[in-house]
Amino acid sequence: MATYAVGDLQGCLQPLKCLLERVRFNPAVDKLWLVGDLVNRGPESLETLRYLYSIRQSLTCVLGNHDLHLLAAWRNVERLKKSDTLREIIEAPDADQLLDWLRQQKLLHYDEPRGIALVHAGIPPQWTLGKALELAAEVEEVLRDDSRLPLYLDGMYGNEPAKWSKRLAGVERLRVITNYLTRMRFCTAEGKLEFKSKEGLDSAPKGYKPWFAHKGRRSRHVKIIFGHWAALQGQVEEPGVIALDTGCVWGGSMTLYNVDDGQYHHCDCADDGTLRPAAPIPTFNDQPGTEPTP
Ligand SMILES: [Mn+2]
Repeated sequence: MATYAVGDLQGCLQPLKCLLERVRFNPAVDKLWLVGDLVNRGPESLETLRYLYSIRQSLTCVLGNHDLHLLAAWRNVERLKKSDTLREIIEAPDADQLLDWLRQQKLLHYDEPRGIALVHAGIPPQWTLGKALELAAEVEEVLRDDSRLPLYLDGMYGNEPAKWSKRLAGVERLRVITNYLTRMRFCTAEGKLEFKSKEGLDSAPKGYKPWFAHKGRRSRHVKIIFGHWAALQGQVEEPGVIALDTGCVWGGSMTLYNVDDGQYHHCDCADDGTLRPAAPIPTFNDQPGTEPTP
């Protein structure tokens, strides 16, 4: 029995299957952890969700910003943007079954025996793990509550307030919690967020650092597995912080991390989010002297 964590899928099912075959994943005995952003931008969002649903007994996943956006579009289709590839899910005959399952998932998961937290974006420096779990639960409760869900989904968009305060209430409070756990990259030591910079560590705005790089970070004694930040390419110097988004949907790779032995596996992704074979497969037209067919 093994436990694996995989980075952002974004609807790229074939690279996920490549990784699972690579480690001979057996859903009857093995466990799969996912850092969220299961869907959107990639080629097979609906099939990805259906596959995950079919192995849901062996899955632990946390929600990313794209997953929350999908839930918002499910409840209010006008939310869909041109670049979204989510309509196929919303219009599928099994949409309700898949999305009712999706909204049962957490924003932050803590595996106590291993001392490992799983989260899409991260835990802000000013929160202990306990505080983060408590606040994540506030959002998780609303996601499962039909009467409160619409207000939350409509109010979750936006970058303000940029900083947590315990005095926040209502939808603003839920928005800040959501932004920390699912959208954060750079922030100040006090947890003030900055959303414009999406590049690597060099792109930190003045006075800001990656959330995990603050010396006094109160969750530093916990191992944290996260995704969301493709520009890091899995390279984080901070001990105990594991970055798994290696930008599959942008032509990078998809990464699997064996939680128990610390080994990494990668499958290469093409620009369209499909699988890129390790070596090109020769075709008839590649033979010298033949003209490529138009
Ligand atoms: Mn994300």
